[in-house]
Amino acid sequence: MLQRGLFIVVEGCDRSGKSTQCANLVSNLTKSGIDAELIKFPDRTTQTGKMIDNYLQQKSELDDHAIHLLFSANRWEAMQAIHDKIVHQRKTLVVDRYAFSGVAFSSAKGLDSNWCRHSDVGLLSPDIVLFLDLPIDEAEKRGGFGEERYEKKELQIRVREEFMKLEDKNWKVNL
Ligand code: 2DT
Ligand code: MG
Repeated sequence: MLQRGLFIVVEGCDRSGKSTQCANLVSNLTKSGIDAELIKFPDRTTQTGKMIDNYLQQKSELDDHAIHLLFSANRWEAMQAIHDKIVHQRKTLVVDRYAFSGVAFSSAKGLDSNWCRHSDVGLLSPDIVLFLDLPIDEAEKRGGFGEERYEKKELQIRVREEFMKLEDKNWKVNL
């Protein structure tokens, strides 16, 4: 048995298939006898999550820095629970979006990427990042593109470029 669970992050642009692949991964891990659970950011159910949800649904306006910090806070408030699950309950967590989305989206909007990284410094680091890289043209053909604030082709192209700048040895792109 593992000493602790794994922290697996799945990242990608909108409509890249993250939700489907995350669900498949959790189900396959579970079938192999690994205690696995799905977590998603932003978590729209908390106080910060509700503010984020309103912003994404274009029901409210917020300064770009302020919304960036809310996304970060939305992760920070989950850290203790995530730590307990991985370390004490030895659960493997599959996390749909994490701090990489935070930096990629905010810097694609024009914020300084170094500034963007600061608010996530100290968060638990993933063991592996699975990046689903789907050409934006393909993503656009999938249903629902364009309903929420960031679902625009020009922004998604910039987000993908910002994601690629964050790639390091822990990343696996399109396994
Ligand atoms: P979903 O479509 O996956 O619900 O995401 N986002 C997400 C950010 O701008 N910063 C973040 O830190 C995170 C986690 C990506 C909703 C949108 O929120 C963006 C798409
Ligand atoms: Mg979305």
